[in-house]
Amino acid sequence: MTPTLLDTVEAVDKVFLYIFGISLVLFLLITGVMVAFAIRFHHSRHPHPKDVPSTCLWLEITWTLIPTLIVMSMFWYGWQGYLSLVNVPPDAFPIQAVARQWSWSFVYPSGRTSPKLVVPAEQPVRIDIVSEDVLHSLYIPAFRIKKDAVPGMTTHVWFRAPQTGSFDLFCTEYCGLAHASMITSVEVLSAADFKTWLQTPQLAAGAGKGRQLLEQYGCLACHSLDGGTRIGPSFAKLAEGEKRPLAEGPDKSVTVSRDYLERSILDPGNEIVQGFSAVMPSYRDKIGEQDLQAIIDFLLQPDKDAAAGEPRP
Ligand SMILES: [Cu+2]
Repeated sequence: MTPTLLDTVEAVDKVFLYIFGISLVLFLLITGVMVAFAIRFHHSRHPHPKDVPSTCLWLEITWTLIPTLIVMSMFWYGWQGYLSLVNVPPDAFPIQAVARQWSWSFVYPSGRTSPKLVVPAEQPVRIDIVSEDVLHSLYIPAFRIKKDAVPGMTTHVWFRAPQTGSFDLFCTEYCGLAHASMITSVEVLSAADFKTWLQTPQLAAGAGKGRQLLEQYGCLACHSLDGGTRIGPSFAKLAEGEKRPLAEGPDKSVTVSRDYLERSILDPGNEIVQGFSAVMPSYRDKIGEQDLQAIIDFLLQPDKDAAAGEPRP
């Protein structure tokens, strides 16, 4: 049977309102009858229980049949909604979502990557979700979609944004240190703006490979380039020879050097900068020597703030 595809919002809201409506009616009915019976059969009115028939066939059939029909109708609505969520419209625009400790990257068919999920309005988009390390969960409340990112497999969701705007995107796998910080947004652009965005070069000319790698490895979700505070210390004004105070104590500090930056990427659990916690995972098995050196080159570049710019849009 070919399901009638509803938009995800419509599919989920219909089921929610149906089940909520039935629950509300049952709650009022059961509470009402309970209160009425408590008054009607209060022991002051009926001090001695009377004999009642032990079975009543029509009553038993009624209270079995009606709840069965209600539950089956909930299942039917739920199943219809589920089909709408899992069957992706054939014209959906494909985007890959990559989850890692502790950021999201979105990869477009052209190769362009973005820390925000940029989508066109009115067109269905299909998000194929993968994880580079542990379980994560992609959640976009505005479009009623939520799906786990499972290491070793690809899961998917789809949605259609009816109009332009900005909406929250969360990770809802709350069993680790910083899943709750994996917050970014869905930026819905008009079809024309989206086309332009896809074709715009990702980075300012001259920003270089290191800058691109920071985005690719998701570093910028936790470390800003403009001096702003995120989960980790900012990369702004990071220069060789600069002293950084450590969390161990007021008199402890470390001198910024290539070696220090390498240690901080490969063994981030040590030498924690004052004011921050040891939540960064090690990149020892995730990053190659060339990429590591290119990132360090960029981080120690004196004019990186001007060359870099924050991720667009
Ligand atoms: Cu997560």
